[in-house]
Formats: sequence, C-alpha cells, structure tokens
Amino acid sequence: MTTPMTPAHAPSSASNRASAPGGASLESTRARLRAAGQEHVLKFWPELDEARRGALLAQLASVDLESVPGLVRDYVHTKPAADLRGTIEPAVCYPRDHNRADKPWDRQAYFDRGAELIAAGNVAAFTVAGGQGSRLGFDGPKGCFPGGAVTNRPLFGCVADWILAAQARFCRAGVVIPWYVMTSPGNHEATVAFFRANAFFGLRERDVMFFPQGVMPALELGTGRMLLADRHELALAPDGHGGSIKALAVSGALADMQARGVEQLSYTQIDNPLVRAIDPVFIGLHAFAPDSSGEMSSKMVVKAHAGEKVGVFARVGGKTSVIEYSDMPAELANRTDGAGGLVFNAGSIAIHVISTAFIARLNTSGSGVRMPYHRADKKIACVDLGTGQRLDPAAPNAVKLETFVFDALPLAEASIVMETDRIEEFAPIKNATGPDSVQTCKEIQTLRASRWLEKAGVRIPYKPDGSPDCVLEISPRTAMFCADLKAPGAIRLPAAVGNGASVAL
Ligand code: UD2
Repeated sequence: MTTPMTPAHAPSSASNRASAPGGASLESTRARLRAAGQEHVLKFWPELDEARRGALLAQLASVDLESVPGLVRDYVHTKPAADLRGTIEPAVCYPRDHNRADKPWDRQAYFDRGAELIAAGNVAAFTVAGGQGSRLGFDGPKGCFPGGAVTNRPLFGCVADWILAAQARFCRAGVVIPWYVMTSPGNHEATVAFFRANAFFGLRERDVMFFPQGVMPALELGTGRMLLADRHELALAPDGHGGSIKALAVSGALADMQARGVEQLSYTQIDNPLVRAIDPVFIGLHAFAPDSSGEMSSKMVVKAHAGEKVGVFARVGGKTSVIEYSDMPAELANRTDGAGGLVFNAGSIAIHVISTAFIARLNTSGSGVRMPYHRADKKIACVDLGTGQRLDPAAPNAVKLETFVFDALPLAEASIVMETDRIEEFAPIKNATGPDSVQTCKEIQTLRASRWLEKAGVRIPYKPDGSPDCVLEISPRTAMFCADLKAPGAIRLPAAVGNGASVAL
C-alpha cells in the first residue's frame, strides 16, 4: 500500500501535518472498489455527512486497492510459509572478542573509520517508531514511554541523549547528526507534539525529521473483505517496519539525506533505552569491512535460549538473512553443537546500518520495493456490515499484513553481522510484565552501570542472589562507553553506592 500522506514529511521542520490526498470522485473510487471486489466499504455511504464522505474517499485513495485481490488470494485464502528455500547455515559473524583466533579483526581501526564518517556528517540516526505497542498496553507513541531506570527519561529522550553525545564527541564544528523518526498515521501528530513539548530533547528542531509510514487494510479472515473501523473509516494498520524502505523515499526523507550528504543510516527501534543510536565501530565495519558491500549490516547477540523471541541470522541460499522466530523451524531453533551450544545462536536485536544508496536502489529497481508480507491473525474491532454496530471480537477475525526491514538483507550484495554484548546494548521494553518488560529493562541498565562503575573503582552493593542491590542509570551524555567514566575530566564518582539506592549519573 502506498504511504498515505506523501509528502507529509517536511524535511526542514517538525511541523508535518497529516494531509490525506484528496480529489478522487465517488464514481472513480467505486469503480476501483468494484474491480477489487471491495465495494461493501461504501455500504454506509448514503448516511454519511460530507466530512465523513470526504474522509472515507481520502482514506481509500491512500490504499493500493489494485493489489488487494492478489493479497487476499496469497495471504488470506492461504497461509504462506516463510520462504526458506536453499541451504540454511549459521551466519558468519564478527565476534565480540575481536582477538578471537578464528576471526580476529581490528576494532580500533573500524572505530576510527566509522568516527570519521560521523565527523564528516555522512551518518544519520533513524528510528522506527510507527508500531502500535499493543503488547505494552501503553496509550500513546511508544517513544513517550519512560525508559530511564531512575530518571524515567522517555525512550525518545534516551535516543536523543545518545545522538547529542555522539554529536559532541565525533562531529566536526558545524556538523550535526540528523535524526529521522518514522511514525505511523495513528501516532504521527502525538509524536511530533511530544517532541515539541520536550523542546526536542535538546536537539535542534530542524535536525529532527518525522514521516509516517504506509498502512495496510485489515482483511477479514475467510472472506478477505476490508474491515471498517467505523461507518466512514477503514480499519488500517501500519505496514510493518519494512515499510520504512518505501516511506523513506516517498516521504522526501531520502532526498533530504542526500542533500545533507548522509550516506549511511543507523537504524534502531524505539524500545531499547540502551541502544547505541550511532555506533562508530559498527558503522566503520559496515562501510569498510572487506566482506561487506556497505549496503545493509546487522548486529546480533547470542540467543539467551532456543525459544527467545528474536529473529535469527542465517545464510539462506548463500545470503545473509533473518529468519523471524515465528518462522524458525523448531528443529533448527533447538539444534545444538558438540559443546551443547545452539547452532543457530545469532539473535537479531534489530539494529542495522543501511546506506542511502541501497535504499535508493531498492526504490528504483524493477517496479519498486518488493518485500514479502508476513501474515498475523489479529482481533480487530470493526463495524458489522449487517447491523452497523461495533464488534469487539473475542477471537482473531482479521489478517494483518506487515513487511519486515530485515527482508531487505538478502537483497544486499554482501551483508555482515557484528556480535555485541546484550548487557551493553540490549534492554528492550516490549511487555508490561515478564520477559522484555520495564522490570527486566531496569535490571539490565543497572547491571551495565554496575559493571562500568566497578571498573571505575566504585563499590556496588549486591543481594544474596548476586544481583546489584540498587537501581542505576548512566546517561550517554555522562558516558557513552565504560572507559569514559575513567577518562580525564569525567564526572567525579562516589566511592560506593548505598544499599537499595537509586542513582542516575
Ligand atoms: C523485533 C524483531 C525480532 C527481534 C526484536 C528485538 C520483527 C518482526 N521482529 O521483534 O526479530 O529482532 O525486535 O528487539 O521485527 N514498528 C514500526 N512500524 C510497524 C511495526 C513496527 O515502526 O509497522 C517498529 C516499532 O515501533 C518498534 C519496532 O518496529 O520500534 C519493533 O517492532 P515489533 O515490536 O513489532 O517487533 P518485535 O519486538 O516483536
């Protein structure tokens, strides 16, 4: 489906407003709907007022109706399995220990070369924040959710702090790290308003750009009919973070990057307050490693256990790919080596560097970006076509279609994967409780900070189970990396942290 509000992105300001394309007549829209077998969405037309009629026509203009019959055939009437043709082998990764005998690499050299790209203004930060965050049960853009373990700094603020720190440390005078934030039509306005209310977290307004991703209609299970959320409104959902590849181009964001001289995009999700929004080592490796085409690279962590809900890096038919956890055959997920370790242990933490040239290529080759859809069966509130009453289904009633950004990996000429340490940079907040929750995120932030502080000579209190008896948070503006705490001019550290204390540095 097309991105609905091209060109909602106004590169030089944050004041993008939702402005649906208009102008389509009822007649032409009805003809498109009839051809797609979806005329039922006009069922309530006679009773709609002018404003609601206009809104419905505008919404329909934003949907690629012509592709709907094919989608219904391929994804609703059948449930396609993931395409795992060809040999499936574990991915080759740059190990966390750069001195490892079987694959040594020069971390410092890549750090320096990545830092040079940042210094020259060739790198931008890119955050995908268009998701609905339904698992967290938070009513608002996920980036507004408190992320800082002690300060409750919003997740957007945590990313902004990293960008500010990287900018101050690496950029030449007058050079900035622009930040592109992908929203979705449902959270765009609220996201921009939140940045405004927080004075852009200290960044310059003109260096933060927002653009909404595309949407897809929810298709009724069994029939493939597009559902109505209201009598004048389709039930639409964001088209997945894979929609970013197209949205970057059609929104004008890509052109803005090219005009600024940005060559590499540091891609991260909005659920992880420890994320290194700009990582010189990773950027350098991506751009300069001999086995990288410099188009799209990824970070991995060793999976915590076979059932961890992260995609897995593998070489599928000779190409670096991610197999999403829900598509991973159980036999492969559980396969172990002689030492008992998982054979497919490279978990994706959804961090990539993507070149602007690659994004441009994907948007121009053939008929444009072709990413496979992934089907999810969901409960979607909708209007009953017979009664006009609102239905809140108790069981899944609709197919939601999304594309995933990592499906672009096999389209790159050569794609590398870098291993990192999950305690250093992976503390996602996805659920209200349990794994990947606010609680586990605080624990990981505390663990990382306790490691760093211990190395800097600070005594940390521990509980009998060995976990820190305190809550700690270190802002990237204080220290981006562990060594920064001991650097000349670093902040004065206490000799010890008290039992049960909450400390933010
Ligand atoms: C994602 C990966 C998973 C693993 C994990 C690590 C997918 C499908 N799975 O799982 O393999 O790497 O992250 O944390 O990606 N988003 C949008 N628009 C959309 C949908 C999502 O911007 O239409 C953003 C969303 O705001 C969030 C990110 O993408 O920042 C992750 O989305 P998710 O929560 O659906 O993916 P998750 O956590 O299941």
